[in-house]
Amino acid sequence: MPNRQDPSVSIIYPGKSPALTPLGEQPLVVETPAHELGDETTPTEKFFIRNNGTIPEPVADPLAWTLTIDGEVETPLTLTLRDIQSRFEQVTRHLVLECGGNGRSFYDPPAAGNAWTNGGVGCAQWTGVRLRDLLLAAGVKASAVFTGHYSADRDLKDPTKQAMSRGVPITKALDENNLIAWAMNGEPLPPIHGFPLRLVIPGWPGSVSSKWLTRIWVRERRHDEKGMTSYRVPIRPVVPGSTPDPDNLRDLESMPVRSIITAPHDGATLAADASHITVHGAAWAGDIDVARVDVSIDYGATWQPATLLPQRNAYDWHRWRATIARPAPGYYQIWARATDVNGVAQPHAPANWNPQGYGANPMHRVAVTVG
Ligand SMILES: Nc1nc2c(c(=O)[nH]1)N[C@H]1C(S)=C(S)[C@@H](COP(=O)(O)O)O[C@H]1N2
Ligand SMILES: [Mo]
Repeated sequence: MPNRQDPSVSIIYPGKSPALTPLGEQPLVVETPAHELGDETTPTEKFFIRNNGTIPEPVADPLAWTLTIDGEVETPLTLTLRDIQSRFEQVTRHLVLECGGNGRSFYDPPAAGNAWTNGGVGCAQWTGVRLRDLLLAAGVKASAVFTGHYSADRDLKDPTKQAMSRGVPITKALDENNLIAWAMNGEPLPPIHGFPLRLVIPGWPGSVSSKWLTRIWVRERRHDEKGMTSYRVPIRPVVPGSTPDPDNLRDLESMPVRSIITAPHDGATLAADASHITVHGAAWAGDIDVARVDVSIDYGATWQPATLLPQRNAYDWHRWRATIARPAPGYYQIWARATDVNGVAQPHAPANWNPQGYGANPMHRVAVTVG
């Protein structure tokens, strides 16, 4: 598949919008252009795709799918999806899912991996049960330190191997906002998004939200399967292009603050007779909340605050809008900068370069012509 710089290439995949941008074919990786993320809830047809291996064949009887929870628990459990749906409280939440590599293409020198711009993210409505409730039902032992997630997809080259296997510290696993989900936007999970059962662990790199989930191994130490050597970022910043000392890397955990401009779209021509430009967007900040979003049309020389709309629940994104008096005809760039509740804003340039390109959150910019 030609790369994303080729505008003639569109995604042809069942149930997916041709407006999405393919980044890779084997495995299938697809991002959503920022101007296609204008919905409060991302429709499934526009939701990004990140696979690392095969796409499992949909099972005929999803309610018979089993999930095992074992390891450092009092009572190992193997539950069918039917058991899970009947024994635990069902919850529906709007949760942001974002790939740890979102923004990677902005790094210079280029980092290895899929060249995400700002569209390795979406906010769908997920329905499932709390991961916490299942872990408590199994009885987490005091010795529990980490989870290890296992899935039905396979390595592309070696079908005896997992495509990937990730985990989180037990403290994050026990957060009440994590779901074991079977529905996305009110429908059974599509095959590509993990049918029939997946994790949604919001705020952290999407890779911990394992699709086609079969087992959660509660471990007495950090998980060490394939997938745990990636998603690491420098503790002390390194020279761009260099190879960091392994001791100077830590797991990327909470995702950094980010905003996207969803309208106008990059390259738009705006009517000269309108009195205002209305800018729309979304913002989120990993495990914490967004405090504010500001926009600029003069390369950051001056800023105006955007109106931040409330979240529908924790780990939802905020929609925002800003009204800017229409400037004189000409070429402008609209910049958006979100700031989290700790006062940390998006940087002008992608910070903390790392070879695999995780955590780049520079301000989003769109170019527009007025008149
Ligand atoms: N089993 C399995 N789960 C997985 C993956 C995978 O390749 N296999 N990819 C992960 C990554 S890297 C991301 S960003 C999200 C993407 O979820 P989506 O494809 O539903 O958008 O799924 C995660 N869960
Ligand atoms: Mo990812």
